Amino acid sequence: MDPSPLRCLLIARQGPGDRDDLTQDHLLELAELARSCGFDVHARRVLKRAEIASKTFYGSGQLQALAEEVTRQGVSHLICDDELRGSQVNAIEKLTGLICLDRTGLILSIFEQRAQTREAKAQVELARCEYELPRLKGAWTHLERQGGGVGLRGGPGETQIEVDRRMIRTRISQLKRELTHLEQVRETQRQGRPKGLPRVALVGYTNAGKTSLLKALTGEGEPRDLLFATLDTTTRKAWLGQEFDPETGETTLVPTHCLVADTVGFIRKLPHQLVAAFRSTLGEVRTADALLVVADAAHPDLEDHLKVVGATLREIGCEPEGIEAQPRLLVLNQVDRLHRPQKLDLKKRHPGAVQACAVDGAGVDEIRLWLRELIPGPPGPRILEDWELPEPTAAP
Ligand SMILES: Nc1nc2c(ncn2[C@@H]2O[C@H](COP(=O)(O)OP(=O)(O)OP(=O)(O)O)[C@@H](O)[C@H]2O)c(=O)[nH]1
Ligand SMILES: [Mg+2]
Repeated sequence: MDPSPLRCLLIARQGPGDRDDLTQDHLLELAELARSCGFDVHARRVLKRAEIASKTFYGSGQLQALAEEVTRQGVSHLICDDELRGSQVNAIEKLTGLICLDRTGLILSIFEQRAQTREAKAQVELARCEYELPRLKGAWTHLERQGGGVGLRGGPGETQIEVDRRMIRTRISQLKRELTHLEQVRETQRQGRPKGLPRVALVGYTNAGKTSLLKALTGEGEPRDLLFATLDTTTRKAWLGQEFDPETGETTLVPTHCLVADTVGFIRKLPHQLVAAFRSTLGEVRTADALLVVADAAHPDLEDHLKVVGATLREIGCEPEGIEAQPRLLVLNQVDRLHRPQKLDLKKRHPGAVQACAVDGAGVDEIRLWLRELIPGPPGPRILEDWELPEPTAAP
C-alpha cells in the first residue's frame, strides 16, 4: 500500500503593489505543482506584508501563528511561492518545526521524480547542484558559530562547507562533461535523421496539451493530466495529409511527412538552473525548422501563459523576428472546453492562431496544412503578437 501523502500548507507573500487575483492564481498553480509532486494540499494562505523580513521572509509572528494552527492538523511541509535564500529556509524551519520548500525546490523535486533517461537525470541533478551550492552556507551556520564566532575562519563548520562545496563543484564538472557528451550523441542522431523532412517542435506551457497534439499528429505519445509529465524530447514522424479531389470526390493520401518533437513544458518562474541544465534538450526547439506553440485556450491565465512562453523562448535563443526566426503557429488547444462567444473573442485576439482540440482532432487538419506548406520552404513574414515580444521597459 502507498504511504499516505505528505500534507502541506501553501503560502505566498502579497506586497502592496501585487494584485489579489494574480496572487490567488499563483497559489492555485503552486497547488497544482504540489499535487504533481505527490503532496496533499491542506490549505493556501496569502500573507500580506509591505516589507520582506530579511531573516524569515514572511515575518516570524505570522509564521508562528500559522504553524501552531496547521501542525495540529497533521501538516508537515510548508511550501512557499516565493524564492527564498537558504538561510531563510533554515530560519523558517527552525521557527515553525515544518519542512520548508520554495517554488524552485518544489519544481526541482518534480523534475527529479519524473526524470527517466540518463540525460534527463543528469540535467536535473546538475540543476539541483547549482541550486544547492549557494545554499550550503545557510545549512552550516550553526557549526560556523560553534567554530569561534563572527570573523573567525577555519572552524569546523567553515571546513565542512568548503568540503561540501568542493564535492558539489566536482560533481557539477562531471555532470557538465557527461551532458556535453550526450549532446554530441544527440547531434549525431539529429544528423542521421532523414534529410529533407521539416523538423517541428511542440512548445508551450506545461499541461497545455503538447503530448496530446503529438498523439493527434503522429499516433504516439502518452498525455497525462500532470504538470511536467514530459521531460524528455520524443521525436516522431507525422503523416501530413490527405488530399480531397472535388472533381472525383476521392481522398488520396499525400506522401509527405515531417518530424514532430515533443518537449518539456514551460512555467512561470521556471528555475533558471533548469533552463540552463536543459540546454541540450531545448536545443531541439532552437534548431527546429518551425514551432507549434501550444496553449490551453480554456485556462483563465491564457494570456499570461503566452507571455511566459514568449519570454522563455527568447531566453533559450529563439527570437520571433530576424533572419534566424523560425515560423511559428499558435495552436489554441482545448477549445472544446469553451463556448462559442469565447471562441469568437479568441479569434479576435489571436486571428492567426488555429483553434484546436487535440482530443477529438478538431483543427488538426488545419495544423497539417500549415506544416505541409513548410515543405517547399519557410512561409513569408507574419505579424507578431504582443506575447512574443519583450515587455516595453517603463520610462524612468
Ligand atoms: N478537454 C481537453 N483536454 C485536453 C486537450 N488536450 C489535452 N487535454 C488534456 O490535458 C492534459 C494534459 O495533456 P498533455 O498532452 O499531457 O499536456 P502537455 O502539454 O504535454 O503537458 P506536460 O508534458 O506535463 O508539460 C491531459 O489530461 C489531456 O487529456 C483538449 O484539446 N481538450
Ligand atoms: Mg507532455
